[in-house]
Amino acid sequence: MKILYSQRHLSHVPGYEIFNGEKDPHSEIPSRVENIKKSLIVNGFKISKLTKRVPLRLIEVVHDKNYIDFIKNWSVYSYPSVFPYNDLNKNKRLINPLARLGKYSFDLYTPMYKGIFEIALESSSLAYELATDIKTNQIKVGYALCRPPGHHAEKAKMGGYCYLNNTSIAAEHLSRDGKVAILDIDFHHGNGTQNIFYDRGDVLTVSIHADPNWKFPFFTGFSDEKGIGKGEGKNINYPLPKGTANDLYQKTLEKAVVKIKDFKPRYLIIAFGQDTHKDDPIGGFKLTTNYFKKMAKTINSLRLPALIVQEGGYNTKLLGDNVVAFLNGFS
Ligand code: Q9C
Ligand code: ZN
Repeated sequence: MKILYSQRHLSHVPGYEIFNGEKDPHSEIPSRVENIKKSLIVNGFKISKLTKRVPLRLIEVVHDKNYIDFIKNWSVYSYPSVFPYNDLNKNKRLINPLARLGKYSFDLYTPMYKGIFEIALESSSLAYELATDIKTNQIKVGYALCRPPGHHAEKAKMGGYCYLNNTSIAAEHLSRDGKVAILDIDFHHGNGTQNIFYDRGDVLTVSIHADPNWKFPFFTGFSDEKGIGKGEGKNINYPLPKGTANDLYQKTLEKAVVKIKDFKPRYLIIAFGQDTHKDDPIGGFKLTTNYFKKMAKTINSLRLPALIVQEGGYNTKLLGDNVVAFLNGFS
């Protein structure tokens, strides 16, 4: 197993998130990835350094060109204040910074500032390099310690602490060689990944997550969102209720694994969040650390070349244990 890390994320320190008009402490902090890295080393995993950079042209296939320019050129530390309220100016190049910020965001949890593009790009590069190693048969399993996370970032919108969709960028890269299945096991619905591949028949997106009637991202993740056009039937959502514990999660995961097997993909990408753990501060499921190992074994019964991409997970003391349990179940 090859594991990739970069220290570039350390300078990404969102000051706060805005909830109900108030400043709340931000959950997406550097110690998340640092804790995971420490645990991996203590448990005998080798960590490799990044050597490749994701090509801009690949990012431009996954994300909207104007959205990329917006992130690249932004200069002051900002949160959105207004959001588009009609479609009349959908295709206009809005010039007011407040309009642009609102157009390209969907929440007030994801600050924009000068330099975030390069940091997000480095996070994507971790997933990209491992996807390349899998394509070229150098490795069978890779784990990208991405930060900032990516699965909430849509073609043209940031949100949920995400800017560039690392998982989707790796999937796009792998999809040129054959069908790709994405299994999203973060606590939250992978709305960005769903949005990016919604009309694609060659990329299956499966997400197991908190019922959107209960938790973020609230507007997507319902089971009737099944894809369109060639993508019809190729998007599968499994919303689960508050308090979901190992048993119900396992039953759902087994169903998801059957769907992936039926799709006959060449590659598997796992959008891996640890916010499903019982002690996660923003989650609400009841999964145990031991169960993370069983989860991995169940997924690995597919015996596919697999890229594991770090997404959410906010109990900084337990993230390392949960990742180690998962990776042990995988190898
Ligand atoms: N104050 C990921 O797990 N809601 N993003 C936060 C708590 C936003 C989660 C509310 C959750 C975003 C990658
Ligand atoms: Zn999450």
